[in-house]
Amino acid sequence: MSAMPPMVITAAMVGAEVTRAQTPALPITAEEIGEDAAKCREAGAAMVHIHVRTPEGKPSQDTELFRAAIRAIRSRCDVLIQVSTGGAVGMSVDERCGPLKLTGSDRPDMATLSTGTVNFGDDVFWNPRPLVRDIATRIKALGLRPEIECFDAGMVDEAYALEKEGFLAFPAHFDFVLGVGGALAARPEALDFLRGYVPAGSTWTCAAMGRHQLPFVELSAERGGNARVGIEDNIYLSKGVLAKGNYELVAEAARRAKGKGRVLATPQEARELLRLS
Ligand code: KMH
Ligand code: ZN
Repeated sequence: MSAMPPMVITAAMVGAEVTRAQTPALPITAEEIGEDAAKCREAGAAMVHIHVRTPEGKPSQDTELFRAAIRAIRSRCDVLIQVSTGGAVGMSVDERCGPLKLTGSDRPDMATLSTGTVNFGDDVFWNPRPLVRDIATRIKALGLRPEIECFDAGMVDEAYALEKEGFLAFPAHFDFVLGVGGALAARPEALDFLRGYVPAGSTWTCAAMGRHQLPFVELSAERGGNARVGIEDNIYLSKGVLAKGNYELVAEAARRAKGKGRVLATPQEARELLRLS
């Protein structure tokens, strides 16, 4: 255990699908996102993964809404900020890339890159190859490293293809998103396959959906990986008990990771581990 690197906990705080009707803890405004992010940092998160919402709670990839959220977070704490380029199903590529227009002190630290089309519940998360190359190019142009979001095993293969074409550099950082309806299930054997399948020297995070979220923190901890928790993927702290905020899910993840002998990464350590500039 002692040979394992510090564990990066990422809080996926907002997402595009969860509603206030499902949980009053969903942060919507920049101030709400900033407040919860600071508490997540205190609870052990080194990074937050964010989407933004309109004041009415509708999913958005608006540049200015991201700017406000990023400023609200950075005015309160030093947590790393990873922006979504996935947005919500049905958004155009330009819409999805809204946060990639932020430069200077508003530039995010990282951005997601989903490397394939996948069923997403009853919808389709549409990522044809030209669109993926387009987003990869924009991420690179901003000087960022992507978190490669893999909802299915073939998305790791697609990362290999993108590297060959020059759109990605290896070693890379992967996020195994397990348990989305219609995609790869949250099973330990899926995680074990994927972590053995990534290019040598790569780092990985696991984000498991719903009731699998917290148990997979422990599986990732045992395997030397990193973990993503948060309201985007799961709203419950335990069966029938809503998390009061993302920070409660981070605190529980931190407790479980430490129980497995892991030390948590600070944002500075996460920056080095994930090779961020
Ligand atoms: N909301 C999903 C359709 C990402 O953040 O990059 C896509 C998503 C992935 O959440
Ligand atoms: Zn997301």
